[in-house]
Amino acid sequence: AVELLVGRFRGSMVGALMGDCLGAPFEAEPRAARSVLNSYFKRLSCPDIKVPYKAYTDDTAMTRCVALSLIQEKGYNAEDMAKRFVKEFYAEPRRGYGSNVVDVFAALRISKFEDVYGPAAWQFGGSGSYGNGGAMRVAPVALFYHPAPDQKVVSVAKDMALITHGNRLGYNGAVLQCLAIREALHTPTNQLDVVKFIQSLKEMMKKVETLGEDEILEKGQIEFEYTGRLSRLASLMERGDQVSIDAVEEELGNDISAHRSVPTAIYSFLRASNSIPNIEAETAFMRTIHYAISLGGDTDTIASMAGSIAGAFYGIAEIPESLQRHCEGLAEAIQQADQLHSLATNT
Ligand code: 8NA
Ligand code: MG
Ligand code: MG
Ligand code: MG
Repeated sequence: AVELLVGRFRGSMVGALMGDCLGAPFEAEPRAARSVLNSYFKRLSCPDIKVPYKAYTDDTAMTRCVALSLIQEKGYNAEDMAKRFVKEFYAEPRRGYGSNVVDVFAALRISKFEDVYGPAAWQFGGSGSYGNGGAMRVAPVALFYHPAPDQKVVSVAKDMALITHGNRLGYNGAVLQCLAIREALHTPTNQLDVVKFIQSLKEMMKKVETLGEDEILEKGQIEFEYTGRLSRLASLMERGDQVSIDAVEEELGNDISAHRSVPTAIYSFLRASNSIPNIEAETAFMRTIHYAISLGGDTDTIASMAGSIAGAFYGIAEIPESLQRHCEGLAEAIQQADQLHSLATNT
C-alpha cells in the first residue's frame, strides 16, 4: 500500500506537469478537434520521435515553488513561499504568467516582503484576483497535508493562495482543487463512485463557502458559487455522453477565472473515467488530459489541474512514459513527489 501511495504522489505531480506541458500549445487558441488531438498524442507516443521538450509554463513554475518550500520548511511558511515565487518569476519571467499577478511579485519585492498577503489584497482595487493561479499550483499542499484534518488542509490551501489571490473566488478555487486531489488520492482505484465523489466535495465546500466574519460578498457574487457549480457538475455527469463541449463551457466554464476552471478540471477527471466518443487514449489518465485540452480556453491550466487529480487517482503507472519524456522538468517533478511522500508519511 505504501508503494501504491508513492505512485499516486508521483502521478499527481507528473499529471500536473503533463497537463501544463502538453496543454500549453493550445492555450487561448481555437478549440482543437478530437481527431487533431488524437494525432497529436499518437505522434508524441512514437518511440523514435525526437522533438524539443514541451516547455512548462507558470503553472509548473509556481507548483515547483510550492513543493520546494513545503519540503525545505517541512510545512507551510508564507514568507518563504512568497520569496520563492518572486525569485522564480524574476529568474524566468517569460513563463506565461497572468497579466496582473506580476504586479504582486513587484510589490512583494519592493516592500521586502513586509506584509506577505498585502499586495494580493490590493489587486483589482482591493477585491483581489479571482484568477486560477492559486488553484493551478496547489497539488503539493494536497499531497503534503493529505493525512491532516479537513480544516487544516483548507486553511493551508487558502493561505497559500492568498499570497497572490485575495478574492474569495480565487482562494476558494484553490481550496476546492486541493480537496479534489486529496479525495482522489484517498479513493481506492477500483472504487470510484462519481456521485459520492461529488457529494463529498460539496459537503466540504458548503462549510468552506459559508461566509466568514471577515468576508464580504462583492456585487454579483453569490455565497455558494462552488457548491452550486458542483451541483451542475453532478447533473452533467448524469447526462453522460449527451454533454457537448459547448454545454461544459456554458455550465462550468473554461477560462482563466478559478470558478470557471476548477469545476471543469474535476469534471474532466470524472467524465474521462469512462470512455468518451472519438477519443483514442492509451489509459484513462491520458483520456483525462485529452478531454481537458479539447474543451479549449485555458487548456494548460485546466489540463494541469485535471491531470493532478487523475494522477493522484490512477498513479504514475497509468501515465505512458512515451509521453512523460516530452515534459520539461520531469525528473524534478518525480523527485519532489518522493520527497513530499516521505515527509507526509513521517510527520
Ligand atoms: P492573475 O491574477 O493575473 O489573473 C488572471 C486574469 O484574470 C487577470 O489578468 C484578469 O484578466 C482576470 N481577473 C482576475 N481577477 C479579476 C478581478 N477581480 N476583476 C477583473 N478581472 C480579474 O493571474 P493568475 O495567476 O490567476 O493567472 C493564471 C492563468 O494565467 C493561467 O491560465 C496561466 O496559464 C496564465 N495564462 C493564461 C492565459 C490564457 O489566456 N488562458 C494566457 C497566458 C497565461
Ligand atoms: Mg500557464
Ligand atoms: Mg477569511
Ligand atoms: Mg493557463
